[in-house]
Amino acid sequence: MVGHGFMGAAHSQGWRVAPRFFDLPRQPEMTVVVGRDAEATAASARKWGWNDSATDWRAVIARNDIDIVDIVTPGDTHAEIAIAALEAGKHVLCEKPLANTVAEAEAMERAAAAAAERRIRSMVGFTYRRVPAATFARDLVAAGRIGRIRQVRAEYLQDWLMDAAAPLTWRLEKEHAGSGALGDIGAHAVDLAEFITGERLTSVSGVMETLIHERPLLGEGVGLSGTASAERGRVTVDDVALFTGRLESSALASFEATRFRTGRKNALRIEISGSEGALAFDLERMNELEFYDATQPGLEQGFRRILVTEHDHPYLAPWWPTGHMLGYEHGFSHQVRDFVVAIDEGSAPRPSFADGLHVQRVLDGVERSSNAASVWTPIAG
Ligand code: SOE
Repeated sequence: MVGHGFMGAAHSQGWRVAPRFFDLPRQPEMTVVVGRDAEATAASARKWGWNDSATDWRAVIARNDIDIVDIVTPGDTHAEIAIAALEAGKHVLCEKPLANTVAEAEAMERAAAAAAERRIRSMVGFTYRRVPAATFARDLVAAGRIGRIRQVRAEYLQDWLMDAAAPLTWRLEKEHAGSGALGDIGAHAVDLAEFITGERLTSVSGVMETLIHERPLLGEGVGLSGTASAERGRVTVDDVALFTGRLESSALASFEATRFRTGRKNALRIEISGSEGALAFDLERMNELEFYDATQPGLEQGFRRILVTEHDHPYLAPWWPTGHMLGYEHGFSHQVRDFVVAIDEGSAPRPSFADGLHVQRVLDGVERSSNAASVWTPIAG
């Protein structure tokens, strides 16, 4: 695994736990974690149970005892590491968004396609697809239970940047993160909407805004747990991204990605309206799915809440007894399970790098649209 911040912890948990609950066809070994700071990386290795730590990812990729490279670094390093790993014959799991630019994502997709011919697999870490309620929503749509999709509303709402004293982490710097709320959390909303509907966006129109332009530089520590220093630096990404889109079927979708939605901590929400019913999911209530069946007698209609914890629901079979709830980290175990199974059986795991490239094009489209002068129509009076 290359990187060891927030996502490093989440992925480590996935690698550690998945083989204990799922009967995997092969047993992953947590061989080595790589980071720039030798001491901090060694501490991460001890904490999360990696056998070893290292500071040079190129040397690690060259090793014969490495089969899989899991990339959990900031977006500006994804392309270089992923392409080198694929060319070295390693299977690659890469955090989202796939890259910082469309050009990088295209190069990654080309490397993945070439590697696939040598049975080398690659996958993007859009983990929320693997929350059982979200996967079940996809199954219901695919089974036609909500009929023809008419409209989609997807939003990813957080509020951790409301505090003007929150430090300038890499997530707020364009050169490292590519974009702000758009790529960090909007990308999840796009992937989830496309996954559940089974349709891709074909066009978008959007607006992005930065609400706090300067923040204290990062002092001690890394990532979200870092402290603020007395010096200040410029925020170079969006805090809020709003956009509309059209799906392949021509259904309209609206999206909102913000880290300034007061009171919403991690609300990835999606509501899909169809000719025969509707579905609604909210990550803050991740064990539930709301289902409205419009084919029921009129007087009995209404959204019902399905507790998605039955053993027959997606991914639930090996977990706890019915109603005993899963959490944020389980998606990472499901991701490991699916990736290892795909490697073993030689199938193409999703979301693929081609899927990741498509999301990158959507992000780029929103950004270009937001930069275009025509977004706002003045109202006279
Ligand atoms: C990782 O998948 C990620 O998108 C983080 O980068 C976000 O900050 C987090 O809130 C959701 O997960």
